[in-house]
Amino acid sequence: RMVEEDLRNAIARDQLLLHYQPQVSIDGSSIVGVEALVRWPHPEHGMIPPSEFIGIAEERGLIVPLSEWVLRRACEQARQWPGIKLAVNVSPIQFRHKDFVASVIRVLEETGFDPERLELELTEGVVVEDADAAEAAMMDLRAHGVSLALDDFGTGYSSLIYLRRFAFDKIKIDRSFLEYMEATGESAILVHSVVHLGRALGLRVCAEGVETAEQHRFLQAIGCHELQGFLFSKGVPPEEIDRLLTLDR
Ligand code: G
Ligand code: G
Ligand code: MN
Ligand code: NA
Repeated sequence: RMVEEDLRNAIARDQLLLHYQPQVSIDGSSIVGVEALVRWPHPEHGMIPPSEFIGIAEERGLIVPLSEWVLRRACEQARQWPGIKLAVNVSPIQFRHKDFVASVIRVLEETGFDPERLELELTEGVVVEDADAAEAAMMDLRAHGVSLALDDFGTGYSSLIYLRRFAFDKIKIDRSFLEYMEATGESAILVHSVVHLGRALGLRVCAEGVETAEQHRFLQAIGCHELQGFLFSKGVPPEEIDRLLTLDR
C-alpha cells in the first residue's frame, strides 16, 4: 500500500515530528513533565494524527522503527529540559517485542538521557496477553530507573487487578471521565474514587483532558497530583516548550 511506503520513507528520512503536551503540578503553577505526541506532516495530506498511522505501523511491521525514532528524538529534545519528566507512549505490539527493553536501554545510553526522567505510558493492552512476560519487562525497566504510567485508566475492564499486580508508578485517568463530569454527578464520584485508590496504593495520579477551571478546582480538592489538558496547553512544538519553561523559571 502507498501509505505504508510513505510511512516507511517518512521514518527513514526523519520526516516525522514530535509535539509535547505539558503535564502540570496540581496548583497549575509549573510544568512537571511533557508527553511526546508523534505527528506526520504529509506533503499531500497535511498533518496526519497518530490515531491514523499508529495502527498502520503496527499492522505493517513499522511500529518498532517508528517507536525507536520517537523515543530517540524525544530523549534528544528533552535533554534540554532539565528537571522535568518525559512521558512516551508505548503501543502493546511494540511492548511485546522481545527486544523492547533492550532497545529502550540502548536509546537511553546513546542519547545520554537520564532514565529517572523517562516515563513510559503503557495501556492495559500491554499486560493482557502475556502477563508473566509483561511483568518481567516492567521489572527490568524499573530496575534501570525508568518509571511506568498506566495510560487511559478506566477504559479497560480489569484495571484494578492490573494495579495490584503490576509495578506502575502512576495512573492517568482517561479524559472520558472528565468529559462527562459535573462536580456533583456520578463521574465526579468515579474520579474521586480513582484518585483515592491511586493514593492508597502509593501511586501518583494524573488527570487527563482537563479543560475547565471547575474541573481543575475539583481535582485539586480531591488530591489529584498532576494535570494535563487544554486548560493548560495542547501538544505544542519543542520550541514552545523551551519558551514555556523559560517563563516558568
Ligand atoms: O496526539 P493525539 O492527540 O492525536 O494522540 C492520539 C493518540 O495517539 C493518543 O492515544 C496517544 O497515546 C497516541 N500516540 C501519540 N504519540 C504516540 C507515539 O509516539 N506512540 C504511540 N504508540 N502512540 C502515540
Ligand atoms: O491516549 P493519550 O492519553 O496518550 O492521548 C492524548 C490525547 O489526548 C492527545 O490526542 C491529545 O491531543 C488529547 N488531549 C489532551 N488534552 C486534551 C483535552 O484537554 N481535551 C481533549 N478533548 N483532548 C485532549
Ligand atoms: Mn498517553
Ligand atoms: Na490517555
